[in-house]
Amino acid sequence: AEEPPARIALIGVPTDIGAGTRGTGMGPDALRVARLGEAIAQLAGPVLDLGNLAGPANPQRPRDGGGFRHLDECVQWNQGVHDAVHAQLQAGRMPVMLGGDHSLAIGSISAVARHCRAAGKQLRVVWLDAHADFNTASISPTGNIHGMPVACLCGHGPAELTGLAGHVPALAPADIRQIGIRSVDEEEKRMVNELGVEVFDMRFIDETGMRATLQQALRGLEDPGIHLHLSFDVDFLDPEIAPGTGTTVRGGPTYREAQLCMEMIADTGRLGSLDIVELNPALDVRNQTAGLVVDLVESLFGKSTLVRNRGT
Ligand code: 4U7
Ligand code: MN
Ligand code: MN
Ligand code: MN
Repeated sequence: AEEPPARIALIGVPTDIGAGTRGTGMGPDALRVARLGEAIAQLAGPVLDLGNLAGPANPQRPRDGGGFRHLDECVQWNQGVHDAVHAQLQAGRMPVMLGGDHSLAIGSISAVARHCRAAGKQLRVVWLDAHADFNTASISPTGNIHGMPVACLCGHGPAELTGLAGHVPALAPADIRQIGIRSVDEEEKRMVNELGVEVFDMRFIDETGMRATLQQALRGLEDPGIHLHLSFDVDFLDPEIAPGTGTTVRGGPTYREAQLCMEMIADTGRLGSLDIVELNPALDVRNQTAGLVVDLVESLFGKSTLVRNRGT
């Protein structure tokens, strides 16, 4: 029998220009070595691996006068990401970004937003991260653009990044749910609160439990007209289980909490696109963080720990 056409596309984005620590450029291959594509294919059918996008090398420059590190390079990478993601969505495939630092979410999510607008779908973004990634150049302590993607998507940033897909802002704060947050800079907190982003921080998760947190965060996704984009920063996970990332923060979700989170997202049936970002093989131990990510992505694509199906 003939293979059905692939409905999922892997897009490698080997960049670390947005991060403070080098090494995330090796993330896409570490995920392939951990057999990410094969794992998804087992659960969801044929996967097309498009290989890696190309972009400028890391010039390792300090902050510029505008407060950014590597803005021009970041714009170039994100134009490539935007175009690749948009093309895959147009072709009817679910794009899965293998990062790469988190600045790539500017390109991926603005492309998803553009696609949704044209297709009459409503976009919902779930952002799993230790950080809010809501800095602007003027308030960022570092100038690293991986700490700015959410602000850029909400229209706060340089026009080259906020306007990648033509429509500014690409994303309304009301369409974002952030989960696992536990490290936000002082000025950044003001941004998050002023814009009213729904943040399920670790304190909330501790007090409420992961199940009730996810029930709240995923509310409304019963509607089949919704496209869910998941932006999964590996530093969401507790560093005891996920050492392979550059900006670890203690006190993150356990293996089982993270797995429940992925299972509940899978249960919505709305996943339409995915970023896997901030994996840094240079900091990993025998590729264990990549292996962990593959486990979690299996849950996200429907691998279940239930003994008996509950029906729906
Ligand atoms: B990541 C930081 F100052 N807030 O802006 C910054 F603490 O994509 C860290 O979530 C950002 O990993 C982390 O540089 C960005 C810093
Ligand atoms: Mn982070
Ligand atoms: Mn992040
Ligand atoms: Mn990071």
